[in-house]
Amino acid sequence: MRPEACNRLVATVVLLAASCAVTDTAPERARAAPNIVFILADDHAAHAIGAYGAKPAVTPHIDRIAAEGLRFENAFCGNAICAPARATLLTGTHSHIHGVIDNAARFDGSQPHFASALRAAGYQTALVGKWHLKSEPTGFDHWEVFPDQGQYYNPQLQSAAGTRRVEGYASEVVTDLALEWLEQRDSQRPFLLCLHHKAPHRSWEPGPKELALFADEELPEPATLLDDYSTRAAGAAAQEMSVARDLTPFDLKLAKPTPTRPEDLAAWSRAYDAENAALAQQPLEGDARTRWNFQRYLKDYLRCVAGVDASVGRVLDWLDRRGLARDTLVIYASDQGFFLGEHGWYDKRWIYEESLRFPLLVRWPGVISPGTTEERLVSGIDLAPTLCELGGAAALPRAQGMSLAPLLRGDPSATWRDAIYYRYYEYPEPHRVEPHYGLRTATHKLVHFPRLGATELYDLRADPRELRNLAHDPRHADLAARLDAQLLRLAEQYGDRL
Ligand code: SGN
Ligand code: CA
Repeated sequence: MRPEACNRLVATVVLLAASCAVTDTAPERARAAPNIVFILADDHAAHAIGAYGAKPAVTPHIDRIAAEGLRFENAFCGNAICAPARATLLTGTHSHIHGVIDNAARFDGSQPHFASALRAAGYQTALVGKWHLKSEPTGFDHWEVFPDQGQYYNPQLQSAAGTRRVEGYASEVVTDLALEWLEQRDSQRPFLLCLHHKAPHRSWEPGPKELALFADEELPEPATLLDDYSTRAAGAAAQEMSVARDLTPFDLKLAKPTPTRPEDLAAWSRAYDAENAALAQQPLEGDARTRWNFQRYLKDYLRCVAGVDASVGRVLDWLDRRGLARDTLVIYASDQGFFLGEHGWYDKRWIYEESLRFPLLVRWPGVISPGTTEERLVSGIDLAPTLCELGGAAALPRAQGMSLAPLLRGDPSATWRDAIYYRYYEYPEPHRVEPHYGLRTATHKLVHFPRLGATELYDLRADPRELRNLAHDPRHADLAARLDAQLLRLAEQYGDRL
């Protein structure tokens, strides 16, 4: 038997064992199920990961998950900001169902989600790091989270026991806490560990170990850094997320830094002082200043990514050392993507590719063939049904996603979706991004901006950077009408009123 065929057979047996043992008690049933490590970064764009083609790449450990597992090429969020996207990953439902339509809303933790389902199925469950859903976490035996967005240096952490401050850098602190929890767990039962980083979220404050990266390098600029938005609906020019205009002195490390320990402050001085002094002596304007901002922004962003990657390396090492790599499903993802200067932007929110796509890498030795890629259209709503199925937990009654189990097994025949649904609500603060909704198929994207009465249509094959809006081109009128009808069907299928 060829190795992939053999792997698939093993996978089928494992999955059947997980889902068919209906007469077992919950803890016994869970024993047949894998441990799950779910590493979630905050705002980590797929195009900032070596395995997705990033250059320069600072992600050898994240790339290892891809090399030993599966890379989803087309994983898309349904609402590209933090709290809604996280509630979607947790519950398997779109924003209008879980209720967190924007970052101001509070998550109702009594609704069904994968952590509480896995816990009920016998898993021991833990969450450390960013949560950002306002209510206290539910479904976790152990949780310790950053209040709200959290801090990079000496972060506060909140748990059922209260709030404490832990000295150190956030990405290292959450890793320490995660490994501490793993060490003290009951080794007789499977575990779910949600390790959720703050990095590389704004204001992109690198850790002391990564500050020196890229010191004397120029990073490549995206082709659309100086985009003038001439072919788009009016919303694109009205946003406040531009690298040229909207980064603060604090974002740009031109204002007082946040670290407090003398050794950290010294590392910050070494990283920024000389360049800051040169800028003060010879101020830059126009495109030259945009380019300076871009270099400072992207270097800091990637330095934060490198810190997350080091954490991933520590977790993978720990699994190796404990002999648990084979029994553990490792997932690396981000809540949404991010603009790395494309269209002149930082931040996310838009349905455009850079923020819509999120990285999704899954390793499960013996089940997933190493180095696999998957092109089918995956949505954030799919994660929760997947984890419930693989963990032998009861299906979530409200979930709207599809289990990725057949895709992990490499089943080419599984019936799959042909479009993903998207809706963004938060307006006007903090970035004046127009509310919009739309769909993305394998080849096209249709977007409506209801407040503006505007529509955009992109052909992603001919125009992958989404620079030519075809919505008003009569040659594409039939296509636009077909996509519109498909969008309405999707809204209906998901129970959303547009
Ligand atoms: C903060 C950031 C924004 C960011 C939101 C949401 N501003 O408000 O740039 O879009 O969080 O981010 S900051 O000056 O406070 O950094 S999210 O990941 O939580 O959705
Ligand atoms: Ca986020």
